[in-house]
Amino acid sequence: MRVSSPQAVALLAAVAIFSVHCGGKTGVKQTAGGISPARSDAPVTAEVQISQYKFTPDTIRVAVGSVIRWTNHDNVGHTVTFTAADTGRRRPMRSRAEVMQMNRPSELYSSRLFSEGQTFTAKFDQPGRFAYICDPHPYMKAVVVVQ
Ligand SMILES: [Cu+2]
Repeated sequence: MRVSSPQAVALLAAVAIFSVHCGGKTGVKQTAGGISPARSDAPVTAEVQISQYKFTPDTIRVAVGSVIRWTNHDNVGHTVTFTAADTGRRRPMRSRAEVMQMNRPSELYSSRLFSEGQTFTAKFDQPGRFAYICDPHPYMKAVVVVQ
């Protein structure tokens, strides 16, 4: 395509700038959905136990700004994986193999696979209902309600 008129050049430049701007915007994801990884020394305000393939409590209600810690008591690995329905964001389901290879939490929506005695901690900065599952055992379902 040959672009010769000044108007066409200006239009193409505007489209290019708009595209870059939008790309940058979607790249920002520290607190999207209101869930962020918590520092290891953050004060924990609520706890969920994972035992016998269940999250207990399966519904936990916390105030905005709370830090929740999950502890795995099973001798198999589990994850805390937030589902798209409640975070408002589509996230392709990871295969078990991919979860096994993860060695750090994804930034927002899933812990790594963590084993007996290990924990996962996350901070909730926006009100909402955040459903989650365990990725390798998706019948393990629970929800965080942030008020
Ligand atoms: Cu599990």
